[in-house]
Amino acid sequence: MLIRLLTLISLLLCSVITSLPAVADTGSIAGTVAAPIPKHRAGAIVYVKQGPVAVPLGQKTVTLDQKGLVFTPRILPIAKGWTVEFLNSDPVAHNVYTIDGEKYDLGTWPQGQKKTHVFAKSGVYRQLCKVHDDMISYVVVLDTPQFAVSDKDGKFALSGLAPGSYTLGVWHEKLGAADLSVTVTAGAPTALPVVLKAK
Ligand SMILES: [Cu+2]
Repeated sequence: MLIRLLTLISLLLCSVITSLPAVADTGSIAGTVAAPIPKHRAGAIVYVKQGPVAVPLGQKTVTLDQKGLVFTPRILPIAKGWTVEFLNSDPVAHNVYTIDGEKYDLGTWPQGQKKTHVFAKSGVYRQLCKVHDDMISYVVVLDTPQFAVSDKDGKFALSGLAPGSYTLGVWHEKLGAADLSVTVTAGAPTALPVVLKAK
């Protein structure tokens, strides 16, 4: 019985070990954002400005919902060339326009309908609604697909990173932080504190 159990355990360990190399080739960052006011720990975008390998931007479509009279998510990082699908989930009409970059007005549409916009240039685009002037969200168009947003506790994670030296940029709607230099190693996550200050 004991021998069988030991055999089973060693088989299990073998399968775990053989499945490890693919993961161990890359590294990750486990970050924590600090801010003067705790609620401002959320919504910080941390992104790769420079890394050991060039990562293709890719082509993705992400959704920015208008629900309960708020844009969700409020902070939406994307890579240059990606598409944002603006969805209205409310039983009232919403509009989407921006005063930034190419300054578009996508129009006003009812519940269940959506419109798309391709962001060809990097930059920060405030999304506004002509029907509800307190609605706002930020589409932050980056020159990298490697980014993360901090949660309400200030936690964020960047994974699938090639080992090496990185320069990271930080964007926050109200606060700021200097660029960060960090060395990522394969395997265990690299801890990274980020301290936000007044811009
Ligand atoms: Cu609206």
